[in-house]
Amino acid sequence: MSIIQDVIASAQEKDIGQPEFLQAVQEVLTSLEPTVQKHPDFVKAKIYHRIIVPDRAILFRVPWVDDQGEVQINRGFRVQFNNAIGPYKGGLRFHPSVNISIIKFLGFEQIFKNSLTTLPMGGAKGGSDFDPKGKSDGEVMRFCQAFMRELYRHIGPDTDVPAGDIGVGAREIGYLYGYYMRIVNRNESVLTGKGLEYGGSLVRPEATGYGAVYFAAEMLATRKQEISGKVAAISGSGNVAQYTIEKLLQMGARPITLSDSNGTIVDEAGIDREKFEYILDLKNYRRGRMSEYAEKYKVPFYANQCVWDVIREQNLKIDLAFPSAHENEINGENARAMVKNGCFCVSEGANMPSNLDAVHEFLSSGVLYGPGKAANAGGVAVSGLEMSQNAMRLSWSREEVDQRLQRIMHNIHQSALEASEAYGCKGNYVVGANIAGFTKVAKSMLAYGIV
Ligand code: NDP
Ligand code: 2IT
Repeated sequence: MSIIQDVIASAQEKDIGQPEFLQAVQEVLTSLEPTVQKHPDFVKAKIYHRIIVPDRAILFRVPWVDDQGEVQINRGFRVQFNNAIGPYKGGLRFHPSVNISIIKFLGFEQIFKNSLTTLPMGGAKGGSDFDPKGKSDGEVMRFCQAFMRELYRHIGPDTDVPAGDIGVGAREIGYLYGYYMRIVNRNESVLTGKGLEYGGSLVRPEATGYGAVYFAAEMLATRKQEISGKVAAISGSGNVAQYTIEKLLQMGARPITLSDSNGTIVDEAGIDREKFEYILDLKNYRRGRMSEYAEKYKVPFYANQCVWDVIREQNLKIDLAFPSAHENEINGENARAMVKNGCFCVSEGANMPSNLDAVHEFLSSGVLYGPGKAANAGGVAVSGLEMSQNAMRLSWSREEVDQRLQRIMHNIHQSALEASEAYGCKGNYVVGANIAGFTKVAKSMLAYGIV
């Protein structure tokens, strides 16, 4: 048995009941196979075995009181996976589906993503099975305070710096940060995604979506193509999807789909600037549903169907895909239909939105396929820039941050492409991103000895 197969088998034996985590381990480790020959020192120090076990995983009780005066209990998580190259860094997700498998897969992916950004950040993820949907502001605030009542003792500006993810946006970060400050009596850079008035960075809200489009543009340029004039499918309608749409519009593409957990809208005329402004208001302030968009603009709404099912069933022609909702939203069948309908470039705004079958389909069909850890790294990269600005006690202009973001996305693309070439599979960004992200972390772990 190869060492890689041995590591995957050990995870399958020990991490039973964690399908998303095992999927991520399989994807990453399989693509690291070519590094084994080149690095007998990694093998000897058991780096491959060590990297799949988190430094620590914290599970805690979050009790809070709802508007009816009833006590509610949620589970809270923070998995601090690896801090070899910098303080733990990664988002918090509030969604009913959150469990240890989801948080471990996200924390594991974050190690390699953060390494690719070239900024000094380790990998972590956290969250809760709390569902912010349908809760009052007061309930969300009380939940965030209860969550921070435990989390605060595990984080710090040089220890672990959380941020947002699904269900955690500007409102939640404000409540979490306010309560942290109250407890520790220090105003310090312990969270990113903060409001501009209290230490946030310009372009952080836009960064993940913009970055996914910059990454797609880099991939297209390798085939002398550009974003302008292309038809794009986007899933989700949250933070990442919204700013993917905005950047696509700025670059002259025609975005035609969006979704939420209730269904998908298809707007063949294109989601234009005015409709984009409507979506921002609908989702971020009124916390409404995409079905309202369908009613307002008289376009089809496919209830309880995801974007990729709709593309398959309606034979929708698309050039570009930006899955920006959640893990495993694209299966093999959908991937085949996307390719058949003309899709030749996939840039993942979400984390692990394509299952292993879909990834195989994209790679074997010659699709330009940018895996999440490379394509959506713009969000955490600008989080890193927020930490730098906080440390220097200054704020950069919008142009300055956006230029740095573009440079980082360009460099991530380059290093993934170069690693794929060096290991004999040029243009395979899965192998390239995993190897480029892993090597830096592995070398650091090696330098530290057995710790
Ligand atoms: P938001 O909470 O802002 O939006 C999430 C969107 O996805 C919503 O439209 C939501 O619909 C939909 N969605 C979430 N879960 C499900 C589900 N189980 N079934 C159907 N629809 C679902 O989150 P973000 O936009 O921040 O995150 C989207 C993805 O991007 C995630 O995979 C996240 O990990 C990833 N990501 C986010 C980054 C960031 O900076 N925010 C950075 C890098 C990656 P509904 O409102 O109905 O729940
Ligand atoms: O998945 C991700 O990279 C994020 N949710 C952003 C993490 C961060 O620390 O900004």
